[in-house]
Amino acid sequence: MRIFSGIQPTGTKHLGNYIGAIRQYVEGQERAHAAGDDALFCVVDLHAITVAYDPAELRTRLYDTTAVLLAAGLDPAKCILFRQSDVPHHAELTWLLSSVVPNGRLARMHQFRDKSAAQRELVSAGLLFYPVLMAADVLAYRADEVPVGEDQREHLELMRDAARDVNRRFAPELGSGEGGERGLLIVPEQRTPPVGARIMDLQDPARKMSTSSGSVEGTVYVLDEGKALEKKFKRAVTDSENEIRFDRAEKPGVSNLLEILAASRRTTIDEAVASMADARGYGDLKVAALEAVDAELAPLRERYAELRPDETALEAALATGAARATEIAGEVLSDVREAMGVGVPRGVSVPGRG
Ligand code: AQP
Repeated sequence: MRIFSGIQPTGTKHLGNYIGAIRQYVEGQERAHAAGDDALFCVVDLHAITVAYDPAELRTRLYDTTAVLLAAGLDPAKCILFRQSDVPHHAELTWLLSSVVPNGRLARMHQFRDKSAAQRELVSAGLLFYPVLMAADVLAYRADEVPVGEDQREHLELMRDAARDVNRRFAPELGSGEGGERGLLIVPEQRTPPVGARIMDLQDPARKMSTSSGSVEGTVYVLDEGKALEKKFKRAVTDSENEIRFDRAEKPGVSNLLEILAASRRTTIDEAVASMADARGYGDLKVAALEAVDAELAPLRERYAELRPDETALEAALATGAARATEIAGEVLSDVREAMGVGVPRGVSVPGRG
């Protein structure tokens, strides 16, 4: 079982990223390591350039995100942690996959429609191609499992279809790539956490907590602490009743706080609800969620403060990962090129080429 996931070096990572993705990475790293398998985690800088961005800030954010991942528990001795642009095979496979991905489907993707509407000057071709690059990220490693939040479902479906289409069209004799069958590419499974797969904005619990479209007051950043953190929870939007129960449709704000409480304490939602049986009101729920989040994130904050200043060490960690990732992706790309009839055929020696 090989695990792959990517995360953008955009903004400051928030509680949704942490619970939906980063914490699953650490769990996946441990599981893969124990089984002698690979877990790959990639800081996807090429994805971040699909919307307006500042080059100098991108570099800073890349180190911020790398330090957050290490502070959360990723260990380069147990996993392969690298920067996407250090492995050129992602971009090459994107182009190869573009031959099977329908343009109309890309234009209908929710993220493309939402993000293109938010662009002031340019809707880049890269934004349209974002899901193909994401498919290439995962398929280049023949990963079986992709730990992500619930919001990535549509991207996962496109990726799975791309793998199926490549297998069917270019290498049917190698197998389907799913249901335990090998194939030229593997059709990967999405893995979302049982609790916290979609953390909502504290100010607008109908919308997911988000880097680009959320409210600052409703977005809990992993490095928030003290009064700033407290204020966000105390001002969280609830409802006009006084009953603490889990009901996403009728009580989105309270349900989101319960989900955050359960995820942070690593319990079930039922246990979180039961723990609030003696609460005097929503104030107690907010304090409980705040304390649970603070306790969960405190070690990460401390470790981040130690790791972030040493950019040379962060580069060294990424370089180790990139070397190993390049080996794996290089083998897969060589198979894909061969199956697709691109490049020098296998077994043909060309004078002057290694
Ligand atoms: N609200 C969320 N709840 C649970 N999981 C979430 N993820 C994102 N939001 C939530 C998961 O975080 C991972 C990283 O996502 P990304 O690389 O897209 O990083 P980002 O740009 O910082 O994340 P956002 O907030 O999702 O950006 P927007 O909304 O601006 O596009 C993914 O696994 C994602 O599922």
